[in-house]
Amino acid sequence: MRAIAPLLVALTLMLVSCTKAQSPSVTHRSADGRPDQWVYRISPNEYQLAIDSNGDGKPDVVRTFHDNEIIRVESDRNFNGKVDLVQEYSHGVLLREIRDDDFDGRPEVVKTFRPNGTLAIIERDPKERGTIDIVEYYDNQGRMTRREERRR
Ligand SMILES: [Ca+2]
Ligand SMILES: [Ca+2]
Repeated sequence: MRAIAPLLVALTLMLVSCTKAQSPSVTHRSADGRPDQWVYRISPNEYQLAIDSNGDGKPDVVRTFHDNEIIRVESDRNFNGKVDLVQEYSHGVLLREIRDDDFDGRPEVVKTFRPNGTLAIIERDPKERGTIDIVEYYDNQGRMTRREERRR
């Protein structure tokens, strides 16, 4: 629970709403000339790349880079303006996914991966209360080895 709290807060943020530091620069345009990619400079060594992948003029994927290494990808997979997937990277490898797979704006699954890419832990919040109720542990072959239910 202590680990997920700030992530849940991050998930409820609107895309790019946290990047008011500077106005973006358009870095790509679609064939008809409309901007579909923007860069927001956050600090001297950190920036965000916002991408409009469905052509509605609004970004739906935001990639955050630190020292030119990707650290975070926020996606709005159903284009409703809410982040429904956050992926965190460490040294270029996917470390954690926070998923809102029913697109109601509240995450219910957090997946943590090993450095070799295999799934290690799934934390579940099936009632979407912002706290983890179930923790599942997986071995290298993808088999669940332990399941813990947490009572409040
Ligand atoms: Ca879009
Ligand atoms: Ca949800």
